[in-house]
Amino acid sequence: MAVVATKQYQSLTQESAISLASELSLFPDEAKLTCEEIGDGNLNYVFLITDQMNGSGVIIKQALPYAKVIGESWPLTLKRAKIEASALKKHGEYAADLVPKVYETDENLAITVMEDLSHLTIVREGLIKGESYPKLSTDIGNYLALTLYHTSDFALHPFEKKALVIEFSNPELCKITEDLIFTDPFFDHETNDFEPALQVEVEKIWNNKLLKLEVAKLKRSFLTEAEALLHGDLHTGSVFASEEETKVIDPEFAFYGPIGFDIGLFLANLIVQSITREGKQRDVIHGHIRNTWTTFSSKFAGFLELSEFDSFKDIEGYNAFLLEKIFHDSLGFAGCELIRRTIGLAHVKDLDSIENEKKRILLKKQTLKTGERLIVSRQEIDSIDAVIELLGEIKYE
Ligand code: SR1
Ligand code: MG
Repeated sequence: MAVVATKQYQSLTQESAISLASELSLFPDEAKLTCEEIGDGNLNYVFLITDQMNGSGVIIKQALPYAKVIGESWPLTLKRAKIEASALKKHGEYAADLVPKVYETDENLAITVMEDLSHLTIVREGLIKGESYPKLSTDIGNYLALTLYHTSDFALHPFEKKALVIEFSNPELCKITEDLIFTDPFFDHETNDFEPALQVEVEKIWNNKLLKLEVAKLKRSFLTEAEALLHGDLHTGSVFASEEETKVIDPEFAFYGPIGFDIGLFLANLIVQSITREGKQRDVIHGHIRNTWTTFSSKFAGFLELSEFDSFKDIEGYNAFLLEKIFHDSLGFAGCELIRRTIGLAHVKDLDSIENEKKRILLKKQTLKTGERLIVSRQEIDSIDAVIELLGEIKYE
């Protein structure tokens, strides 16, 4: 629904965000509103409006007409705000407790007004500090199974599914992923950003024909396989959590793509954490890696058996084939994410915030090697335990 029908796009300030909240009657008349810009992502403004009378709040998220991380030289469609709000609502139909509630949207202003999640922590930040989220992998495994199954051909009438493919056509944001995850890091491209000490490793990647062949296959899968409505950017910065709750935010990259992409991105960002940790602290993350996959795969397999639209669901071996494909795809996509987060345009704090240069470079080399192994060997890795074993094997001293 349009919030204010006549409003033309203008970027919000803390003051105008408060005025908008009042105009929308989001709070009672006597509310004493304050506003803080809390966005730490690459693309948008995120305003937290709080009523100081009782502490209640809402989030107003606004897309900017360019990528915040780069500036006005990188224009970016405002349509992504509508995609994000629609994806939150669609995924919320199946995983209501695991996504924020959307209160209002406005296409002209490119805003989404949603539930205040400021009592939760961004998982990437929390994991870096060593916080623990006991429910994280069960919740994300469930979120993945629920959203990916229920938006797929297994659960939807073919007409309904294809209408959603059209609704969630998201070419501009997909192009960012095609470039930043699947292309630029594998070539000497100007968007890449890596430390000089990694030059030798990076050139090895650029010259590795076998690796590039496998990345080309994964990119092709991303471009062509409209399996389910993906979140599209499911890294640990897209998840808010506490010990009791998990909420997946920010699906502005949502589109119909290969199921393994969301799983792979999430696993990769856990793998980065594993690489930065030692001993028992690593085991916690390995538990989450194992549990994300086992929760997703057991739940998804259960759904497949009940599929209303898959005539072949009872054919022996077919559901196992599907799960194996998703697993191997996930590992390949995870590998691409590991490499791009180390040498591409968009890095992760988990690695970049390591102050000791020698350690940081060693761990970045380990991340690159892990990414490469996952991509090249993904068809031979036959279980999530084998992934965890691999993480133990690749160690630079
Ligand atoms: C210019 S956008 C860079 C990255 O930020 C987003 O969160 C996506 O991960 C994208 O690749
Ligand atoms: Mg984001």
